[in-house]
Amino acid sequence: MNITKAVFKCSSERISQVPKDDLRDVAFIGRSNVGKSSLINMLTGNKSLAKVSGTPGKTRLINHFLINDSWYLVDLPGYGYAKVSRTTRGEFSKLITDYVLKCQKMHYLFVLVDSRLEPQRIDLDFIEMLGREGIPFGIIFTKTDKISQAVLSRNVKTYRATLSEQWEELPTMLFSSSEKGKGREEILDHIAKCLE
Ligand SMILES: Nc1nc2c(ncn2[C@@H]2O[C@H](COP(=O)(O)OP(=O)(O)O)[C@@H](O)[C@H]2O)c(=O)[nH]1
Ligand SMILES: [Mg+2]
Repeated sequence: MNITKAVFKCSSERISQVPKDDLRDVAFIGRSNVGKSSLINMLTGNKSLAKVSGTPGKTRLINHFLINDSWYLVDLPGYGYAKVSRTTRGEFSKLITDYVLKCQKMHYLFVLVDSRLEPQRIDLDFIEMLGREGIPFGIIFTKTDKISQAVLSRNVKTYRATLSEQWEELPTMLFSSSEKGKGREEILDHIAKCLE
């Protein structure tokens, strides 16, 4: 799939405010600063579409971007930024859970994790909730330009082993570098399949 048109549609602070059409959402979530907004800009080829911030915890809203006049890319608020939300184990903001668990538009979710880090408790808790609730999702390992291929392979292996403790079948795993434009085609092809 190619993205030929990407326009900002709206910011919502409650799910009652998301667009009321029947176009489907493909959403991005993950810890603050993991690279959600950068990835959306990389995928759409528009560096200033979603606000990229050096300060974690800035996006507190759900942002909808209309793609090719036919579906939405959605930038969700980050979770787990200590100074903003004191998220305790298994607890996520109402805005996030309302959207992910209840919003009819939500069609597919990408959970972004930092490829440099070992599995983080908050991501594992979130993934566990998705599994329990039967939400379709995939994982994207971000910022792969910051580590070598060898370290990346080792970290992914650790991740697979950790998830395997709970899951029989592992979710789709993709890789990105917004800096280098890596992973664009694979991610867009996966989205196309999900929207088929
Ligand atoms: N080197 C590198 N830096 C990245 C990448 N993606 C995001 N960043 C940086 O990480 C910071 C947070 O990115 P942002 O997209 O705002 O994260 P968000 O909070 O998840 O939306 C910014 O300083 C970005 O420039 C990447 O793929 N490679
Ligand atoms: Mg952001």
